[in-house]
Amino acid sequence: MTLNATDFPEDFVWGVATSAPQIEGAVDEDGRSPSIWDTFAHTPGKIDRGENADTAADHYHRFEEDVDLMAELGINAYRFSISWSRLLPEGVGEVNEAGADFYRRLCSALLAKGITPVVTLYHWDLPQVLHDRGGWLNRESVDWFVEYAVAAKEALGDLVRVWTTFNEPHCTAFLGYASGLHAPGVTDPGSAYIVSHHLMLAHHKAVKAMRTTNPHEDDQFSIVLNLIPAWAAEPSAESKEVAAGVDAIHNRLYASAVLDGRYPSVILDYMAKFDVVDRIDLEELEACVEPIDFLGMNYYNVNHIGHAPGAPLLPDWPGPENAELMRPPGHLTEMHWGVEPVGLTWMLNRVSRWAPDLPIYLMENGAAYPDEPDADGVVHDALRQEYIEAHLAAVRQAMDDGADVRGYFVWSLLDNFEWAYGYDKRFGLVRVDFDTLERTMKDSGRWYRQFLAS
Ligand code: IFM
Repeated sequence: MTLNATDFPEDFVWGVATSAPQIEGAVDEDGRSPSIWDTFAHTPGKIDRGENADTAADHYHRFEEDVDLMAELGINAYRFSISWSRLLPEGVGEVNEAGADFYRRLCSALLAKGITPVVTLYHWDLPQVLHDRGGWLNRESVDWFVEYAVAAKEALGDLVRVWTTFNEPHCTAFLGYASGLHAPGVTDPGSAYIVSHHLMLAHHKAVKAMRTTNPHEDDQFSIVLNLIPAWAAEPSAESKEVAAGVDAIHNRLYASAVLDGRYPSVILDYMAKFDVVDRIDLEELEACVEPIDFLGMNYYNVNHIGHAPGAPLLPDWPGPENAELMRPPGHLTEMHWGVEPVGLTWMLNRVSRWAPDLPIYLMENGAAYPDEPDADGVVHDALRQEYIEAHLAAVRQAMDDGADVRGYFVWSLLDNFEWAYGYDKRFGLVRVDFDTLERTMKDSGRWYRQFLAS
């Protein structure tokens, strides 16, 4: 059965998502200071082909054209992130008016087209100056983040109603500090647990502080978690146990800290295993819990976890012993991820069991495929369209099961800088030619427009 936008509630939010470090470029313009991703990308060997995000999709200079593309798609919301080091080049202290002005112009352009701005405060780009002071491992990072959140609310509070603190804290903590695949490239599992804890404290305290800054009765606050099922690759007890360990690190750690201010007991075991318990103040977390207005969730795939005696610790999920990440069934996207929409229905239903009264917004969903333009410059990306359609059907299924899903955002509007993979993993509904920076709507973008117009 073909799905239409009319199969969803009339007030359903339809959007696309991006992030500052992946599209803005202009890394040293108008007072912006370097972020940890600028440093990381310029460190030899960290990014495929030695690429960097200095120009990215040049959105900083082309945002008006990009807002026009959004209007052409017919979306009613746009999720983007603020570059902390553009707003506060020293990390704390004085606001860079040119930086604030950029985001004010962006929000005004969106509102003029009837598109609601949805802000992410932190999409992995800590100002380098703060990293030099210890970064997320320093307990003061919690206070730095609160100061930044308040500055953002003061600068944009009249234009923005929907605020999220962190995008995918698991990536900041575990890809940044355990596997080291992401900036700042640290490889110490214990540090990843400490960073997670500081992110969770910073989330709660920032929401509390923003609620009373420039307050508006329609303000909504949340966080965006990448909730990726970790399923046992075999039905054995051993496989189930290691999969539960990965699930605890990837999903339950953050969901439980956000919703209840507590960590699952297996996470406390892992903290003890890496000898960081004395750096984690559990009571402080429990005492500072601030309720959220909805839960933001990203979904791409399922992780299949097998039991493999003697396997080294999984770099992104250091905790369970003898665990192995298995190949998913079926075809893989360019990220080597499987395509399993059933996992999305499963996770949405699980989240609504965890927090029955909390609306859910799917803040990212999409796929990288090796798009090539034909002789006329047209990209026929049928696989991306199929991926999105299948996942929309999975959302619809979860809603039929009772999940309170209120919105869906495609990742991504534009092809962009896909972190350590550089530019060859393309997620956009719109193709970006990274030589000319020209934008071209792909078939999937045209399909999304038609779907929304239906
Ligand atoms: O590009 C990323 C994004 O920054 C965070 N979520 C996953 C996307 C695809 O890998």
